[in-house]
Amino acid sequence: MRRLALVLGLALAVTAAACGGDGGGSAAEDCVDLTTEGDSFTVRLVDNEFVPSCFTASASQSLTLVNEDPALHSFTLEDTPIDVDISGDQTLDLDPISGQVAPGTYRLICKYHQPGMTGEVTIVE
Ligand SMILES: [Cu+2]
Repeated sequence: MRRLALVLGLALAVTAAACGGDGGGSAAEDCVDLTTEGDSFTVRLVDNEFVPSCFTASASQSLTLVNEDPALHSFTLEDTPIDVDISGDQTLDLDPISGQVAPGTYRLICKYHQPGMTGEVTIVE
């Protein structure tokens, strides 16, 4: 009986370690730095995904949103005033967000395709 308890205890410990190792580790690897793109950069909305879905941009850059899907999407930065709709197959130019969004990291979502259509945006000066 004592031996069974020991084996169970080991199994639980291994499971816990495996879960901890995988926890949210993949988000950062696909992040791209768009601050080097110049005065403006483009984010595409394709197959219910933001492309790129994880990026760093400057608040002084303007942003072009290209919706390549037939469906309506939104580009919504949580906890900021940035919340725009882009109709299917449309392109939308946004002014720089300087003064509207403080530097920091924000969750990007499409209001119409939750959960699933999300990203992460880091804004720098
Ligand atoms: Cu959407």
